[in-house]
Amino acid sequence: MRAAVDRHAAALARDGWCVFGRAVEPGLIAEIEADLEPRFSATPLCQGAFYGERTRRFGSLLTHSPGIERLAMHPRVLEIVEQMLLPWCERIALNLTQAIEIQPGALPQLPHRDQDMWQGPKGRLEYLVNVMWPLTAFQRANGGTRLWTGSQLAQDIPVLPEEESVVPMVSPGDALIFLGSTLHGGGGNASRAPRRGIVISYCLGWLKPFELQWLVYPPQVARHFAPELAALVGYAQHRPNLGNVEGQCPSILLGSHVPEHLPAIDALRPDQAEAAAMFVRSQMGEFG
Ligand SMILES: O=C(O)CCC(=O)C(=O)O
Ligand SMILES: [Fe+2]
Repeated sequence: MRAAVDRHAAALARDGWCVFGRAVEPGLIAEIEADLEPRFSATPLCQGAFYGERTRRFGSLLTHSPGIERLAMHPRVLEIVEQMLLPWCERIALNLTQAIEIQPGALPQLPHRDQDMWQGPKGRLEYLVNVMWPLTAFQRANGGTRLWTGSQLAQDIPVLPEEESVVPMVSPGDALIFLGSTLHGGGGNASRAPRRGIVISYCLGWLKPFELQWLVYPPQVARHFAPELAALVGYAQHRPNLGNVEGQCPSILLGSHVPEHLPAIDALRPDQAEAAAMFVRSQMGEFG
């Protein structure tokens, strides 16, 4: 298992994408699709040139199918994602969960890098890892995700020729993993059936997520999540002290009773706690 995780992480770093075949049983994906079916039919078409006029999208998937937690918290997938992101943060966070349907007749989506929604420097750090869980078998003809291999290493090249794109053949149960720095886009659908997939993406724990996780999973929803899932959606501080409520871990909101008055409590990394304690000791010498 360790070796497989390392192999996938190495391919992801080298190519900008990799396929984790049979990461879950296809039956789980079929159950999820059945749970999501009513939302697919009720969701209006997207508007705008980026999302694409013949596509449908909806988010907050953790509240629409119990199986989504199994995808979001897939232990091997999380290990691969953490290998990419933990060099740049203390903990990773859920960036979005989104179901995407590309209907027959849809045009190819603008090639883009998802990390461009954040305005920091590019090329030195990785901001995001996407995991696409196909609900339909992906092919070029039906709108499978197009990717440009190695484009994560060329941030100064905004767009690459269409003929150089690849469309990994993934089926329900597989996970297509790609970096926020990798040029990609949904495909055009020249087939007669919709192409459906679920994107679960993870970002550095100190970034503003694409989908506002605290709003789509407010405390009355998140209190029913496993503690690790609640932490992933943002009910955890990012040391030092980022993302708190009254100076405490936001998970205090998940308890049955939240005291009116709370002391702010430092949440520091061990090195920061040590440096702060040393400083306090030196001051006590001066003032004592
Ligand atoms: O649907 C797809 O294959 C990819 C969609 C995408 O990249 C996006 O909407 O950012
Ligand atoms: Fe994208």
